[in-house]
Order: sequence, then structure tokens, then C-alpha cells
Amino acid sequence: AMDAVRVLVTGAAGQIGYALVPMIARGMMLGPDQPVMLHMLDIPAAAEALNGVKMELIDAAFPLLKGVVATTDVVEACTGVNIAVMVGGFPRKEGMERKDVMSKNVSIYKAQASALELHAAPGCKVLVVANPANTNALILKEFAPSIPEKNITCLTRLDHNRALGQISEKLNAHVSSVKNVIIWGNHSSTQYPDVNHATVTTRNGEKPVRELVANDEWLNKQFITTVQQRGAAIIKARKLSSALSAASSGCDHIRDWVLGTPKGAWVSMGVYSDGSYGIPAGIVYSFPVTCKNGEWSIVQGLKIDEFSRVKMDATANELVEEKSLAYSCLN
Ligand code: NAX
Repeated sequence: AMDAVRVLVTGAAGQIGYALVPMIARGMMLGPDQPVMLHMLDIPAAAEALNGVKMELIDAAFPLLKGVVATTDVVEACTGVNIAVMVGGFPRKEGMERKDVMSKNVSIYKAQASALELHAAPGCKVLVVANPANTNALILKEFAPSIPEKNITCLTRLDHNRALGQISEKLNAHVSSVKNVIIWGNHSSTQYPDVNHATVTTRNGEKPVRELVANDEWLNKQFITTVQQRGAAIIKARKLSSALSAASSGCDHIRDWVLGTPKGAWVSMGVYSDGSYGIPAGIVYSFPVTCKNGEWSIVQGLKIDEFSRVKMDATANELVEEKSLAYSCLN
């Protein structure tokens, strides 16, 4: 029998955690044959709720779930984990300065990075979901120097999937026929959802989205702002932020990273920039990537027009600025 993979979910008593842990236990992250051990971390104030989630996991009698660790101890949570999904963080509350929120998250991600550095299994793969996701991932990388930077990523797959969803709705085509959209940059409202390379599989073969939609006004304006503002639209409708879609996209991110992307398709992941496409090195930026043998690589050689260039640079500039804000919180 296959060894169980240990998967850490931080902030597991929260809304995304509640949607995510049953998906992992059902095999939606690592496949229908892969046993898992769930490690769930939350803060002491949420310990009772966390234990309730553990009770429900037991009650659900998942065939793939080999055990559950529910703890408020970061070392216990991180010990031996192969995959770490970092959902816990400090939310921005009304009237709080951006710097204060940043400072709280910098100290959380610094401490959790150190615990992963010392106690995670070799080769541990990390996905940061909690906002500011790109910059939390960068801080985690800084304070877990023995974890290769290739193993530390952040979630922009939800934005990617939202972009697929909008094209699918617009064309009345099934979402699985749409591919190769790109989310560039920050998981924030400056992100740039790019359809210039996206295609739809039709009865007459693969066609560019630009040809099928044939409405540049919609593609260059409404589409972009709808994807950028989708999180806010969900909050307005649900009075709560996206949870099931975030959890599902987190599973997609890890599944494609570990098991590989389909032939001819790429996905968006926030990864440590190597300077590709003229994006400054040393920030965590969302790029189009393909994955094979457990490793992602940035898709190279895509043609970038002037419209895209401006938007890719604007979101890069925001990340450079976030990075200096985060570093100013370290002192
Ligand atoms: P919730 O507030 O429901 O849950 C967060 C949980 O984290 C709480 O249970 C809290 O006690 C716990 N927590 C706080 N500090 C912790 C610490 N130091 N260690 C461990 N646990 C800690 O938020 P939820 O709606 O689940 O969202 C979680 C995070 O995901 C937020 O930062 C949110 O902004 C972010 N999101 C990121 C998305 C993305 O695409 N990257 C999309 C969805 C979501 O908005």
C-alpha cells in the first residue's frame, strides 16, 4: 500500500479550511488512490472549533484518511509534512492601516517558516493562500532558507479559474474546453488576467478566445475588471469571502504541481521570479507555468503586446512596494 502523504492546513478552523479538508480527505488534491494524513493548525482561540472539524472528519469515515492531527502547536503541526497549505493569517479589519496588517502577517509567516524549515519532511511543497499571499510566500521563503525557492508558491489559481469561468459563460462553452488564460502578478486587484493566448476547443478545433469573443471592448475592460473584482462581488453576495472556490482551486494548484499539467495546457501559479518577461527577480509573481515530475517551469516565449506590458509592470510595481513594506516590518 502507498504511504500516506502528510498535508498541513493552517487556519483549518476557518471558512476555507472547512471546505478544504474534506476535499483533501476525498482525494481531490492528490488523487483517488493516495492515502493522506491531515495536519490541522489554528490558534488557541479557535482550538475548540478545530477539534469540532476533527470530529467531523472522523464522522465522515473517509477511506483515504489515515489520521488527523489537530493542534495549536506550530511544531507539532509542521512535523513531517510533505505538503503545507498556509490558509491561516491575520485579516484586515476595518480602520486598520495596511502596515499593521502586513506586520501581523510578517510575524506569523516568519514563525511558521522557521517551523517548516526545522520540522517539515524533505522536499516539502508549500502553497500560501492567506493574504497578502504573494508577500507572505516571500517572507516564508526568506525564513526557510533550506526549503528550495522552487518549493514555495502562492495561490492565483482561483483567479485563473475565475477567468476560465468568465470566458465559458460569455461563449456558452463548457469551462473544460477553455484553456491557457494567464494571471500575471499579484493576487490583488492589480492582477492582470490575460486572454491573448487563451483558446477554446470547438467542433472545428482549437480557436483563439479573441477570435470567438470578437469583442475587444469586453475583453479589454469588463472581463479584466470582473476577474479582478470577483472576490469583492462574492463578499457582497455572500457576506463572506470566497471559500469553496478557494479550496477547490487550492486542490487544483497542488494536484497539477504534483501530478503534472495536461499536455498543451498551462496554469497560473505565484512563484519566485527569475526575471522572466522582464519581471524583477526576487518577488513572488504569478506566471503561466507547466508542471512535470513535481516541478513547475515558467512558460517562455509568449508574445507580450504594449497593453499587456503596462499591466504586467503595474502589478509588479505593487509587489516591489509590498516587499519593501514587509521588510520594513521586520525591524
Ligand atoms: P477565516 O478568517 O475564516 O479563517 C482563517 C483562520 O486562520 C481562522 O480560523 C484563524 O483563527 C486562523 N489563524 C489566524 N492566525 C493564525 C496563525 N497564526 N496560525 C494558524 N491559524 C491562524 O478566513 P478564510 O476565509 O478561511 O480565508 C483565509 C485566508 O485566505 C485569508 O487571508 C484570505 O484573505 C485568503 N484568501 C486568499 C485567496 C487566494 O486566492 N489567494 C482567496 C480566498 C481568500 O480570500
